[in-house]
Amino acid sequence: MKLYYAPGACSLSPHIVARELGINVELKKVNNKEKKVEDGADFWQVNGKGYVPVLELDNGQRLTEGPAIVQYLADQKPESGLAPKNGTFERYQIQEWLNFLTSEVHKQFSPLFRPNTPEEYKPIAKENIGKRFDLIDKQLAGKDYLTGKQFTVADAYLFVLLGWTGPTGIDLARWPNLAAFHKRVGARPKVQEALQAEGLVKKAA
Ligand SMILES: N[C@@H](CCC(=O)N[C@@H](CS)C(=O)NCC(=O)O)C(=O)O
Repeated sequence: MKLYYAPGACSLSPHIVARELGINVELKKVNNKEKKVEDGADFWQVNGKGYVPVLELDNGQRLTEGPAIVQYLADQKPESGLAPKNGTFERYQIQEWLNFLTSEVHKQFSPLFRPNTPEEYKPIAKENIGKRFDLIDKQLAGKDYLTGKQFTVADAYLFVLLGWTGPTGIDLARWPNLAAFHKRVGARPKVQEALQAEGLVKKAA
């Protein structure tokens, strides 16, 4: 399988999930500004939506939308526990988290990265993110991960979103459980591998 990604973007979530599952994906780096794949291909031809992530199966079928991709990957190895079994209430709870993260958190960050966003809007977006963080911080009290002791696809996504706080000037220290979660997930060996592969951290010497 191939994963089209941009370093540090939301595509890092399926990248982490693939590594946690031990699924080998060929990484295809996309220049998101120029909409070019590293091999020179026109990214618009890969995904008409013009954004990462895209998972390309060995039969050429393509899947877009991070929350769908991570579930597809996890279902290749159900024994991993990265997503609870389809049809169970626990699975719907993971979908509840994925949907919340994508629509209420991820998409509040997006304007903070766009050069044409009016400066006056940025504090409003940050305040909205802060309200969502208040809730997630409470959820994480006394837990290692969003749903307890088991690392899931929702945790991979949350980790990536928290990584955007630094570049957008949001201080995670306000949310101690979130800050601890960010450290905890960041220390997972497969997460480190993914960060290194995307050139976001250097390999330890
Ligand atoms: N709804 C999509 C959103 C994906 C998305 O926002 N991708 C961003 C990176 S985090 C992107 O590639 N943006 C490029 C652009 O919009 O031009 C998903 O959840 O996968």
